[in-house]
Amino acid sequence: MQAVVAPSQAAGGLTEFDPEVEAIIRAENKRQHNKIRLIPSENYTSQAVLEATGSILTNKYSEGYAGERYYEGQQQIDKIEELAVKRAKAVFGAEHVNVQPYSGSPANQAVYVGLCAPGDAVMGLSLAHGGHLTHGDKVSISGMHYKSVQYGVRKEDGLIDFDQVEALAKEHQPKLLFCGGTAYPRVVDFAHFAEIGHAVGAIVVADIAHIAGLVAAGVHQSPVPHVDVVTTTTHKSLRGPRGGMIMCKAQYAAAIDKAVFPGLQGGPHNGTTAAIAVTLKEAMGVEFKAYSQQVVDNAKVLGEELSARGFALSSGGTDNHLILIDVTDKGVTGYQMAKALDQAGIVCNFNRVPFDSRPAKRPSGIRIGTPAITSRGFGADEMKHLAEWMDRVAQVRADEGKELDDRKKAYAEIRAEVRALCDRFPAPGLLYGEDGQPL
Ligand code: DSN
Repeated sequence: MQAVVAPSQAAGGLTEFDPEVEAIIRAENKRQHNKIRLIPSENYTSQAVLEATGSILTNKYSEGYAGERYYEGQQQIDKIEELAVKRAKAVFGAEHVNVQPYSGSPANQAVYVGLCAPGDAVMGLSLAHGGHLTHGDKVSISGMHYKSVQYGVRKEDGLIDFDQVEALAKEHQPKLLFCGGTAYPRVVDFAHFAEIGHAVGAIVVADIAHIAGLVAAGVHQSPVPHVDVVTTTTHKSLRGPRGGMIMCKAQYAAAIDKAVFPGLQGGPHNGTTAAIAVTLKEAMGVEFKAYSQQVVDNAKVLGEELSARGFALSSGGTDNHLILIDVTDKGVTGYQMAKALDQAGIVCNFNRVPFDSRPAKRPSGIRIGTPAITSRGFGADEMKHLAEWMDRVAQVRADEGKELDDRKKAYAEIRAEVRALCDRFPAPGLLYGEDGQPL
């Protein structure tokens, strides 16, 4: 039998053909190992998911749906898409599933295209209060082509203002009512949204991109029994490939499918579809449930540790995987804090907080989350170290009397401590040498 060689070393593989690209991927492999990754929408996918994503399924075109394609040769592609759909139905209990959206924004766009007409009123949580661009923000097509009505959170406690949601819904009679978001640290009460939306005849849409893994594992309530349509990405807490899904009641199935293809997209990315199927198999396991519970537990401990060190948490804490922090009281802006943390080996994103007086590119807050660090095995002890390092970084950055070189030295000291911790926690899917170091 012929010897098997790693594809990257095979004739014409990446190592041989394009060392420049390979070197960049290797450097990213090291970065993902060496740093503590706190961006709440990121994760480490498994080796199995990576293999399916990078498989030869990418070679096939398959516009249409299983059994009704516009190209021949779909014997295997139909099977893979049907498997992904079957598993998604089992995991989420959905009546109908479309696994073809390229990601979360195209999934949401398909909902608009399929279920309402340009000019219709649509409602969503404003981006500035934790929503998403595609929930009606004015710079997105969802805010340009539709009459967008935005609701927010209450100033006093940072929770969704359901009185405002109800008043706006009665006033504007939206065709679509979106709930869910990207920077909302609390439980989303899907039943309450459904009650308000259905009372005014709206189609209620839950975007669970951030919390899909928690929903799959049953550690966050599911929107499926309450709302009409559920959209999600597959790569955040769900820990799959970069992709999207739409789940809906049977009555909306035809309109949603037509909006995805041929309305918005051409051929589905079949490697991604296969990887979604693998992800959903993983999500059915006991390990995934334990991971999801740990994601929430870690966020809670981290939030408490940060609060104890004087960090101001939006809504006072977290129920899910993410924490939104106004760092103004620590004497820094969110932008300064995010840049300083990165130098110390801790990666997050700067973010507006509700009622922020600062602009989006230089906001008051940072957003952090626990899916990626939980996937590599961090627990409560590591959350305590993390909070301490974040506090030290804030103090260094806020000390205006400190010379730049002294700051850099202080960040480098923390970065070395971070690195030592990371070395104890190899991450799924990354490449390691025999010495245990990232390649
Ligand atoms: N970019 C995603 C996030 O970071 O939350 C939302 O699309």
